[in-house]
Amino acid sequence: MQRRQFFAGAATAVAATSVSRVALAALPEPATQASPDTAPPLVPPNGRPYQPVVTLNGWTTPWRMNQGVKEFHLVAEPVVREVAPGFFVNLWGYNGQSPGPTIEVVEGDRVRIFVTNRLPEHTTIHWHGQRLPNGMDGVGGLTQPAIQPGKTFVYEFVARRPGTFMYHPHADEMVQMAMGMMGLWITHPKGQHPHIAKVQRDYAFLINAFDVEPGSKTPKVNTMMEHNIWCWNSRAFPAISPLVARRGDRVRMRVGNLTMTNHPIHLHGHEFEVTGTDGGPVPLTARWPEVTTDVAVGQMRQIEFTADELGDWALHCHKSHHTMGAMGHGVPTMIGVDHKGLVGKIQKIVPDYMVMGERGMADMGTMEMPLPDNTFPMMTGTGPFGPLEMGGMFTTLKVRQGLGASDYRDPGDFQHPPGTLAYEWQGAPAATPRPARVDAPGTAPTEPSARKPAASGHQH
Ligand SMILES: [Cu+2]
Repeated sequence: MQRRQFFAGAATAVAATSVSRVALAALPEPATQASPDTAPPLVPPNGRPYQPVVTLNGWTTPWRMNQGVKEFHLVAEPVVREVAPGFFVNLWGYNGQSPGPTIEVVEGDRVRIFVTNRLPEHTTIHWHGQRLPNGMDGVGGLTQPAIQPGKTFVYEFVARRPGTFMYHPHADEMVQMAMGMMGLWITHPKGQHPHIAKVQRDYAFLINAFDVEPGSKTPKVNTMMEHNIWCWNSRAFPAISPLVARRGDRVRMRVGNLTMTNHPIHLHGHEFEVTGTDGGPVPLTARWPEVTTDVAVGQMRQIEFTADELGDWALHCHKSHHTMGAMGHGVPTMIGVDHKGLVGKIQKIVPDYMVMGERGMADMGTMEMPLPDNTFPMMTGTGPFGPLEMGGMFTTLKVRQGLGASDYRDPGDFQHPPGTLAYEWQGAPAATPRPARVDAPGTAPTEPSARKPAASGHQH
């Protein structure tokens, strides 16, 4: 071996083994975020250029360039998240918030992530969907020792393929994900990619769910299915930001699911295509139009559409219980049951007793019941025409003419052009409606038609 080659090789070896130790001596300052508002897109100040995403009620963490390596610092720690206005929940997250910050890099970037544990128990981070050396995969006990409280670990790999990914603990993960530990990872393509279109708006959020008893602040971590706070990025409607688009914009939406059940995500007014999964971009020939896409447990879906219809369009999970706030499910159906004379009798024993659901549950949308402090109401959102009767995995896509390209502010309520709004019929009334309590045809008249025994245990 020539002397020059020897030194070149030695230098490389030194760099590979000692850079992280040198860098550790000067740990990057962790960026933190206290606000649950949607932060504006972070235009990359250095490195390869890309079109940044907008994280709903979240933010993208800045990085430090260190000899061509993008260095990030995540701090796992307890946080207090304002899940809805006035409703605060004790969660665990990263850098001040749950979810943690979005990490955005470019295909081919070398990435070094310092992870400091300020939790009361050990943790790890798994980089969901990434191609990386096995020892960087973040599975406690299998690929690395757990990160003990107070310790900092370093993960380093090349972001090899573009796409939508996430990160979450792979140590005591049932507890740590029930407490809100998760974040998004976006790897942008370098240059033009045959299956990745240019878009004008690029939104991202994670689906998560918590079980917070009315009046309490800390989620129950052992709940498997009976969650009652249904969130996107640890926010519940009406506290989820709207997605804003200028008419004609191509819009991408990246959705990841870290709950215990699937969520059929449904968009009104537009068709979309699933253009990517956590496995990567979907080839053009494998796409078909949808208005609902199911995001199963542990999956990511990337959808795209042209926002060509003006208006305020609902965007929500199609499991109707997931667009509700804290509620019990063991409630008997009272539709069609005659309560006459009943309330007064019960109120002698339970003075606050209210009969609910005789005509359906819609009355709940306006009803103000006394609730324990720090309880998320069951149905809370209000629109220009009244209560929306929603409170969970719901928000709006607001399409407007002539918005500024970088304008992500809520443009307010949609003004419907004359002749485009559903209206009340003013002609002759319909024939007298049948009373609600008359048995439906084909039902034995002696058999009660409405009230049925509650099934044991509701499965979502
Ligand atoms: Cu859902």
